[in-house]
Amino acid sequence: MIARKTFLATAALAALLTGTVAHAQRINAGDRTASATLPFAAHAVADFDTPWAITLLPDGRMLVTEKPGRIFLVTSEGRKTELGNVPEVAASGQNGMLDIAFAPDFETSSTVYFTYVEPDAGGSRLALSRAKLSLSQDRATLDDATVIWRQTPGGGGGQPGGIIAFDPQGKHLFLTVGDRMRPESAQDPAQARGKVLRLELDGGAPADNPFVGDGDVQAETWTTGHRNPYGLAFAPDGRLWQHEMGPRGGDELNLIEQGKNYGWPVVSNGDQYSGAKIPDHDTRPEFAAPAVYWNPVISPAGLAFYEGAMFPEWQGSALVGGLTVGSLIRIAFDAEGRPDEADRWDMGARIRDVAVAADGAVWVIEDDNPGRLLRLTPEN
Ligand SMILES: [Ca+2]
Repeated sequence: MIARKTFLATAALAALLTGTVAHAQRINAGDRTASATLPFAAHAVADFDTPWAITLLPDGRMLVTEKPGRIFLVTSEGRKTELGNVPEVAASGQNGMLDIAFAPDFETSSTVYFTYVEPDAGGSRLALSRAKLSLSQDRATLDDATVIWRQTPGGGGGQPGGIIAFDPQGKHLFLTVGDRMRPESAQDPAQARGKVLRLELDGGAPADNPFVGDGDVQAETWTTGHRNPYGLAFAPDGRLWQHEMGPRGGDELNLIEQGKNYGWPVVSNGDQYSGAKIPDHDTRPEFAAPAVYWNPVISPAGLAFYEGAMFPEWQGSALVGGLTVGSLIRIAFDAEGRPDEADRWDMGARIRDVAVAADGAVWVIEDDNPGRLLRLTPEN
């Protein structure tokens, strides 16, 4: 009996230590270089005006958003149908039409969720909308679109965030909200800026969120202290990963855990664009440190976990687009679940988003006008 207790205590201690190691890990992957030798062939199937997000339908078709405000239904051969009933967006700089995702029950409900920056008297605000996707042979519309969440307070510049992810149970929607270029707002619990939110599928605040009872914004908040998050996805093991653009030299890959504060703008492994120093993460252990950071930066955009048959060696890896480095990046996880950049492939273009199809092909879009939609498959 005592031996068994000792064993359990040892196992618990080992798990704790493993967890501690995982949290303490701060790999700088910023000095990695891109390989011009690609382990895939890239086939361009369509062009878009500044495409921002791709999401795949169960039947292999896709929805592709364009930042200036359009959304297209696209076949795997590249045939495009523009969606009707798309709301007006405030398109400027980083703002405009952003992410789109299918509801967990899409096959029976036809429900989609999408984010955009909407015009507002106070400037603009990030909005999350829910609609029915109505598809016929040559027509596609967003019906009954309803905004179910709005950034409060409104206003701010670029850096909207806007990435949608559903938990593996399909019960909750997670949403990244950028700091809208108001850094101090990321630490203000009363402002829905610089946060990752956890919402009910109707936009309400779940009763078991960490800051329920502290006010409307707080009730929706899952984590705090983010800057410009353009990547959020659940790994096959159920953990939630996020990446965000830091200031000069401070891009981050973070393991997102309930109630934690990720430090922006108090700490960062980068510096201000002015050159002013920001204390590093290791000076303030009360803030969750990134598992991987990039100094110099990659400008991460889009995050998808690979599960599929075409690239068996990528199983469980995270794929990330790189804007400033013009690359597709693969992040691999070791036996303890610790991530590191494993591959960086030179795509010759700013990569804005990445998605994995049911057949194992990888789809990426280029941040440009025209920006291409590319299908990546193994050579031969
Ligand atoms: Ca941070």
